Amino acid sequence: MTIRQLGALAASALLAASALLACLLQAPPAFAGPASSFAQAASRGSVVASKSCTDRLGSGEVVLVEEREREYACGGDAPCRDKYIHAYRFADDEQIWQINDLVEECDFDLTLEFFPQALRITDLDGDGLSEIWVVYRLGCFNDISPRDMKLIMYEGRKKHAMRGVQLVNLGERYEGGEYKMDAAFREGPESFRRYAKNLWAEFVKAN
Ligand SMILES: [Ca+2]
Repeated sequence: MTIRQLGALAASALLAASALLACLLQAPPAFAGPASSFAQAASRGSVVASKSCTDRLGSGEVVLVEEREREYACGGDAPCRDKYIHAYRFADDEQIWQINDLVEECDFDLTLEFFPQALRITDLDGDGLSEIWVVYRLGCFNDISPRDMKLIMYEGRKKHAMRGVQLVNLGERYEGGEYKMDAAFREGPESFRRYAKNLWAEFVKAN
């Protein structure tokens, strides 16, 4: 399934959820509210981390969800595996943003996992819009090659991304650790870049 298909799936799920919510709003209000959004997100897999967030967009949950790996025969000696992960922010019943990533058709060691401890919520520039930080790693290798690592931060609806690779200790030398910040980070406040570099450093070591 491509990201576009995933997006379409998520959109149709949201439409269904909106319709359900519309029905629920005509019913006693006890069944409406943020929990329905959270439950919908959580039902896609395992919730590996969640936090409450309140800012000028509203109140709700940030939730990180990992789907179960899917294994299937794909013609070679080893089976292939797919995995998908998602992160969501809800505020006052609205989904503010969504992060999707995937590793597909992997017939080596599949890595795709959030760092639950890296889920942070800040307001470094004090503008009443939270910055929400998410870090995860991914790859499909049969050796200890550095896995890709991504740090995504949303302030309000604006995405900031830092992409690179983990740092691997090979004994006599290190491999990896490089990263690149996107334009949103480069053009944003220095306090965002500083926080991003510190958070990156906390999780970059693979071993
Ligand atoms: Ca802010």
